[in-house]
Amino acid sequence: MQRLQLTTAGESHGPGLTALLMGLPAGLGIDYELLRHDMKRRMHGYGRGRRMKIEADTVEIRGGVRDAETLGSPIALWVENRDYKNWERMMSPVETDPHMVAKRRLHAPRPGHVDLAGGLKYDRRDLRDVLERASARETAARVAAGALARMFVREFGIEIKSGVRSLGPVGADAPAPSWEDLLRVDEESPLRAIDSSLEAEMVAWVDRMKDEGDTLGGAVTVIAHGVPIGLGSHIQWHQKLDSRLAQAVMSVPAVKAVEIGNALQASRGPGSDAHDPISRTDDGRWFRPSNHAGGTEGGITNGADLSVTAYMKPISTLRKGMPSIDIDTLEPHQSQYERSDVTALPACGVVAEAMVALVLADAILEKYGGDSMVEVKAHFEASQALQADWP
Ligand code: EPS
Repeated sequence: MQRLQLTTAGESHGPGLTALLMGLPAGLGIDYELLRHDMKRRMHGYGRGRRMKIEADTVEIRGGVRDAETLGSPIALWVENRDYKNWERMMSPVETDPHMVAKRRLHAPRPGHVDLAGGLKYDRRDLRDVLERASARETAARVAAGALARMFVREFGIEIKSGVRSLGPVGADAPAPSWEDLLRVDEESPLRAIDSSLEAEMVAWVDRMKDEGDTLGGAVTVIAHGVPIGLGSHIQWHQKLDSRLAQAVMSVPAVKAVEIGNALQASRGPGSDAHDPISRTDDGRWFRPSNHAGGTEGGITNGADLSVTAYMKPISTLRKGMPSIDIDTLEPHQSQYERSDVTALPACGVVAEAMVALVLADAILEKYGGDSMVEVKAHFEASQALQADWP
C-alpha cells in the first residue's frame, strides 16, 4: 500500500495490540458502531478456543481523531489483551518470572507454524518469542484499522461482505458465490456459511476434529460491491489491483492461496467459458452479463463485483501434535500444544474483508487523492462525470 499505510505491534499475550494507520484524509466520520460490530464479528465462529471468552476486543482511538472525525494525522488504535493479566509473569516487557517462563517455554516447534524458522532467524531459544507475534491475535489490530478503511470506502458507494465457502471437505466444490449469496449469509450462524444447508455438516466436522485433537482449513470468499471502474493499473506489476489484493489477503495468517473470481474453474476450461462478454445497457452503462473475472481485468477494476477467495490451511497447532525435534535434546519430540482453535475460518473472512477494505481505500486515494474528504470526493465526482461521457 502506498497512500494508506498500516503498521501493527503487539504480542498475543502481551499487554495489547497497537495499529497505526496513516494516510486517511481529514473529515471522515468515525462510525463507532461499525467498529464495534466488526471487532465482534472477528471474535465469532464455531471452533474457536476459550480465548475469545476472555477478550472483549474494545478499540480505543488514541490519536488522529477528534469529535468522531479524522484529522488527517496518523490514527493510533489500541486493543487491550485481557488475557495479559494471566500471562504477565511470562510476558511482561519489564520483568518476567524465570520459573514461569521455563514452565511454559516452547522447545518443540510445530510443523506448519513459524516456530522453527523464526527461532533460527531471530536466535530465540524460547520459541514463544516468535509464536507470540505470529499469532492470529494480531488480526484484531487489522480489523480495527480495516473498519476505518471500510468507513472510508463506503463514502464512495463500496460495501464489503464475506462468507465461508467450504470447510475441510464440506463444500469444496461450491461455485464462486455472488453478492446476493453473501447478502444471505447469517452473521449469527455458527460458521457464517454461504450455503446454509452445509452448516450442520461443517459443525459436525469441527466437532470430530476437536475430539481427534486435529484442525481444519477451508475457503472464504470476500466480495466488494459498488467498486468504481478504474482502480489499480495495468502499467506496472505492483500497481495491478489483483496483485495488491493477493498480497494483502495472503498475509492473513494461514492463508496459502488467493483466487480472484472463479480462476481455478476457469483455468480448467476454454477461454470462451472464462471471459465475460462486453455489452451496454440502454441508458449507456457498461455491462457484463457474467463475472468470471471477479471484477478486475488487466489489474484494473471493471465495475463488476470484486471477488476474492482465500484458502486457509488447517491451523498448525494440533492438540495431538506432529512429529518434531526438541531443540534442547535434538531428539524426536511430538510438537508442543498451545491452546488454539480447531478452525478460525469465519474470523478469517472478517480479517480478509478488512484487508480488501484497506487495499481499496489505498487505491481510491491513489486515483482520486486529496487531504480532506471534500477534496477526495470532488475528484471522485469529476472522474465519474468524465467516465460517463466516454468515449
Ligand atoms: C492463536 C491461539 C489462540 C487463538 C488466537 C490465535 O490464542 P490463545 O493461545 O490465547 O488461546 O484464540 O486468536 C486470538 C487470540 C484472536 O484474537 O484471534 C494462535 O496461536 O495463533
